This record gives sequence, C-alpha cells and structure tokens, in this order.
Amino acid sequence: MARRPVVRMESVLEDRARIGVPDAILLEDYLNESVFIDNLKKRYQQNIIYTYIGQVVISVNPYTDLGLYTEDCLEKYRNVNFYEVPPHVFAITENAYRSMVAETTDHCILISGESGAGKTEASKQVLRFLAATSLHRREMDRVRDRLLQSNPLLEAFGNAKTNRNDNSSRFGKYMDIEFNFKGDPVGGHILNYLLEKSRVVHQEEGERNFHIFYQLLAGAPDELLEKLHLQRDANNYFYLKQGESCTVDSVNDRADFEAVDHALDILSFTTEEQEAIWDVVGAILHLGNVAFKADDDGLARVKDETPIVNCSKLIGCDKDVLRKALTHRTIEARGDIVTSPLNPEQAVYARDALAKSVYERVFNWLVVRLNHSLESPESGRKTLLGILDIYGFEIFDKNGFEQFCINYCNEKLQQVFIELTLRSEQEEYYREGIEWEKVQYFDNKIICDLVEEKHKGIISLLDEECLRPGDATDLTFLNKMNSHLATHNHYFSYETSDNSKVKKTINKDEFRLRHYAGEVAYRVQGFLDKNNDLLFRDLKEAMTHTSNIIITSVFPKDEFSQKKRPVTAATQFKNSLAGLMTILMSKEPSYIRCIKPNDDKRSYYFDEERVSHQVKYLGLMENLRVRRAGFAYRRAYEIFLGRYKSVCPATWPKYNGPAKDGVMAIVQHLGYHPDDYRMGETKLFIRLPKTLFLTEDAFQKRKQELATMIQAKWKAF
Ligand code: AOV
Ligand code: MG
Repeated sequence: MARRPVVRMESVLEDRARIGVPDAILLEDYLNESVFIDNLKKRYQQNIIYTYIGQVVISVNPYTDLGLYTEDCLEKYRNVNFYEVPPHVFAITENAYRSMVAETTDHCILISGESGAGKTEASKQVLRFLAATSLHRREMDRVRDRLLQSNPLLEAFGNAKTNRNDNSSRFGKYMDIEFNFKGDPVGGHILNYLLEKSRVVHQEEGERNFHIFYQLLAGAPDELLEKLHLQRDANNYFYLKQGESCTVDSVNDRADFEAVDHALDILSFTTEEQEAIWDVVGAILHLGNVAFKADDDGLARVKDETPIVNCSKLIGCDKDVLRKALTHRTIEARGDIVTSPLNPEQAVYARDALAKSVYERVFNWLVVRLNHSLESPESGRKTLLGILDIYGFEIFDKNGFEQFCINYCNEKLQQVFIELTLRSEQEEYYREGIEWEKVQYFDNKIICDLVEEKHKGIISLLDEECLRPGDATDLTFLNKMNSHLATHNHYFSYETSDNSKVKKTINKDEFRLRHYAGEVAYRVQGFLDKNNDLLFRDLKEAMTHTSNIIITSVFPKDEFSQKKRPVTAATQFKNSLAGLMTILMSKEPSYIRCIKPNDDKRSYYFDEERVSHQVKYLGLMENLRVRRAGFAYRRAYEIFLGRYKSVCPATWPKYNGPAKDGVMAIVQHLGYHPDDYRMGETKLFIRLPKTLFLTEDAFQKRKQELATMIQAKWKAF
C-alpha cells in the first residue's frame, strides 16, 4: 500500500489563523458556538467546505464546483489514514471501507441536513469513491458502471425542482454496496422510501414535476416523440406547467435525457422495457390533459377525446374502458355491485389518483428492476457498506402530508445520530474502562413519539379517522388531535393555543409541530385522502387489462382477491422507517452532516444566522462537547508507540515489551499531567489536543536531532 506523508503538526499550526482548524476538536474555546461557526466560515471562505468533529464530517454546500472530486483527488484519499489528509467525504468513506474490509463488519454512511444542504451530492461522491475501489478487471468494471448508473436513472424519476432545491430528492434512498472478502464491490441493493407522488399531478408555483417528464420532452429524438404523440413544449401539458417554471437554469434536461438513456442501456433494460417506460411516461402526460365538463345532469363527460385516445394507445388499454373507468365508480357493498357516474370534480380526482398510482408503481418497478441489475453473481460472504440519502427537513409556505412524512423521517434520522454518537462514544469508554461524563442534549425522541406512538400518536389518530365510517374529514382529524394532544409541548393549533400572539400565526385548518429543526405548520387538507391512498376499483381493473408490460406487472390481477384493507400510507411509511432504523443500528455508522450556507442557492455566501440555526438543531455543539468532555484523541497503543517511540530513551532505539508499557514510558517521559490522559485497555486516550501537539512537537524535534546526528555521522565517515 502506498503511504502518504503525514501532515506535519507545525504546518497545521501555521495554517490555523488563515484556514481555521480541520477538526473542531482542536478549537481552544470549544464551548463557544460563534468560535465554531467562525471556524467553518474561515474555511468556507478559503473554499474548504469540510471540517471534522472527530469522525463526523461537516460539509457546507459551496454551490459551485470547487474541483474537489477529481480523479487525482480520489486517488489522494485512497489507502491513507483518516487524519493524514485534509477532511473530505472521501476520507470518511475510505475510513469506513477500510474498517469494513479489515474487520469484516457492515458499515453505513448516514448523510443528513436540510433540503438543499448537499446530501445527494455527497452520496454520489461516496458511491463514486466506493465503486472505484475495484481492481480494474472487466467484470468489476461492469459492477462499477451499474452502481454508478443507478443514480441518474433514479434521480430522473425521483427528483424534482422545488423552491428549496433545483434537484430535490422526493424519495428516500438507502443503498447497500456489497463487497467480497477481497474488498471488491460485487453488487448492490436499493431500498426506496415513500415517493412524493402528489407531485405528478400538482406542483406549487416555482416548482416542477419529476425531472423525467421534462427530460423526455427536451431530449427524445423526434421519432420517439412522434410515436408517443407528444410535443416538445412542456407547457402543453397540464401536469407539467402548474408551477409555471418548466425550465430551470441549473438543469439541462436534454443532456440529462441522454444520461438516462445511457443508464438504461448500461443497466441492461431490454428494448421492450425501455419502450414500455417511455410509453408510461407519455401516457401520464396525456392523462393529465384529459379534462371533463358537466352534462345536463351534472355528470362528467370527457371534453376532448384526443388525450384519452393517446393515453390508452400508449398503455395498450381500450379507450372506452379507460373513459368509463375515469367517469364511474363501482362499489361492492354486501355482495352487490353498484356502479355510479361521477361528476367532473370526482372524475378529476379519479384521473389524478390514477396518474399518481401508476407513477408510484412504475417507480417501485424501476427499483426492483435496478436491484435485479445490481445483483451480485458471486456467492459467499459479503460485507455491506450502506449509504443513506433521504429528503431533507423542509418548510414551505404551505406544508402538507408530504412534508409531515419527510420531516418525521428526519426526526428518526436525528434519533439514530443521537443514539449512535452518544452510545458508541459511551460504549468505547465503558469497554476501555474509562470514566465518562454525561453531556446534556436535546433528545428528539419526544417528537418521534408524538408522531408514531401506538394509540396516542398523530399517525394512530389519523388512521383512526381514516377507518371511522361516516363523517370523518380532515377537520375532524384536526379536532381529534386537538383533544388528544393539547397539552403536548411540541403540538400547537389554533384551538389549543391560548396565547393570542401565537393564535395569530396559526390558521384554523393547521396544526403546528415543534420539530427538532424548527416549527412547521401543516395544513390538514388532504391528510385523510393521502393517508387512505385508495384507487377506485374501476381504475385498478382497467389497469389490469393493458398491454404495457410494466403496467401489467405492477397491477396484478390478484390484487382484487385481497379482502384485507390495505395499510395506510403513513403507517406503511412508519413501518418501513422502523425497518430502516433496524438496518442502520446493526451497522457501524459514519456521518456526513450537511449545512446549507444560505437560502438563495448562492455560492460564496455564508449566512451566519442560517448556519447557526442548523448547528443548533443538528446538535453539533453537543456532538463536539461529547467528543471533548471525553477524550479528543484516542490511539491504539501499537500505533502511538510506532509513531512516537523515538522521543523516549526507554523505547528507543530498541523496545520489545508490551505496547501499553512502552506508551506509559513515553507519556511519563514527556511529563503528561495525570488529568490529560487515560490508559484504556487497548488505547491511549488524550483529553486535549494541546497534549498531542506537545507530543508531536517533541517528535518533530527528535526527528531533526536524529537527522542531524545521521548527517554528522556521514560527515565523519
Ligand atoms: P440535498 O440532497 O441535501 O437536498 P443536493 O445534494 O441536491 O441537496 O444539493 C443541492 C445543490 O447544491 C446541488 O444541486 C448542487 O448544485 C449544490 N451542491 C451540493 N453539494 C455540493 C458540492 N459538494 N459541491 C458543489 N455543489 C454542491 V433534498 O434532496 O432537497 O433534501 O430533498
Ligand atoms: Mg437530495
């Protein structure tokens, strides 16, 4: 293994004033938040976006390409120790990878931060670094390419422009990379979490639908568009133009279409599958243009036949069946089957429900299909390195069911961070027999419970309302929460608030949660409907009679025979997050905590107030305190001895005793104060960085002495 030169401590000291310290643990005044932020800012202004707190990487979004991810850079971080190179996501990835291989343990890299903070970009670089660990053998190249190509494909279907981020992830993603015993990546597996499917049919002003629609229109060759009966201009499609921002400066839909097209080939999607994908994407656009008017009886009639004809052509479904399914509803009640016509408003609802359901199922199909492509052909024991990239915490002007789910997901992830950073720290001290001082921190479990607790939590109350026959509405759900949660410290609503000032800031149809990352007001409109997530039977049935290979596989005929009520959307999400937590807890975690420096997507602008808010809620000061209240540095005795043995006559030039005794001799020789260090079972713990500096200084001095001595000897010779 090629070893790189160690960064010399003096040079670190010299740079300190200019570029701050690479690890916040080195800050003298570590309790002071403004010192911490100032350090981040200093670095940011020098284009250094990464800083550590121990082994947690803090990343501040530069909003510009700083050339941090070149091939050279990637190589620089390979086969080196964590502290020997400047902070980088590559360093933490290498670190996780190396311990995974050395210890055959599963690891995961958890990336968190609010919307637009840089999680997805970080996750891509982590994946790139890992994919490139393979020796350049042909079969390995195949795996590498597939792993990498999964990204543009899923991003096209699962990301969209929001008012917070031009490329916002609208689904959660956990990806395991599988390695064989040699450390070569041999496969992968993706788990996806709740896609924000409402975006398919509606976008707020300034936002877009999922990228793929715009990519297809902008990038598809003329023949393909003709075949799909589509026009280039996205403004022709109701599902694309509601946000009134069909093009985005920072997004090149045409080039991205090419990338998706290429990815489909690399991932060996067959021609038939590729055609089926474009047919569905096109069909959804036509479906969105199906408009209704009322006939004399107030019942829905299709306004213009063209979109419905095009839509049914593309998915291979009889147009009359589709038309009927969109304008009627069949209910089975006590064995009787009753079909009744819908009014235009209900028909629009049915149309949108169909579009959302088809899109969501196709997205899930893509993930299944991708996993098939990523399956490892190798049998035998594999170790896993997982990457978690979810949708970040978000607050919009209007927040609904989707934001509720997304923010709840972020609460859960914060829980993992709290539990694992404190737990692993605590466990290490315990294992090593070191006394531990507890640091106070805000535990957001109380908010997780508020959302997910059985019988009492918001999701349970929502499910209860969804199941209640009769007059349940979004507002009765709000009333129910008001009566159950009025005294909860993290729940507010117009009704439960007796403070007139607060009352003024809450609408009557909202409830507000005090999240770990800030307060968010949620409108209850749509909660019941989105949670129920029902698709009329007529539409489901119509979908089982298409000739599109994807649609037939995602709408299986036997769905009708299942009598059991499907699990609600929120409960399904809750369960899948619980599964995710179990996965994460079973692995060795590393963290990348992303910070958004400003709200304007502006490069070179560090808004201290915005950063301070994130530093607070991410719990970074507590994180730092835990690292410092404990011991800033810890080194296995062998490693410490190996580096510093020359400074002590007892261990130099020859020493054969146990490493721990050797380290003890060095420590005593250098006159460490008893408070400054602890001897654990296998490691030396150093409380403050200055002790390490002192040791490093002594080492550098000794190195000089030895060099001079050798030179003198040579001269004499
Ligand atoms: P997110 O994943 O954290 O938001 P992204 O990773 O999509 O945020 O980052 C948002 C944008 O910031 C990117 O499209 C880039 O333009 C820029 N950016 C982020 N990180 C970097 C970097 N390291 N170097 C250069 N530019 C960067 V969300 O998915 O909305 O929660 O849901
Ligand atoms: Mg993202």
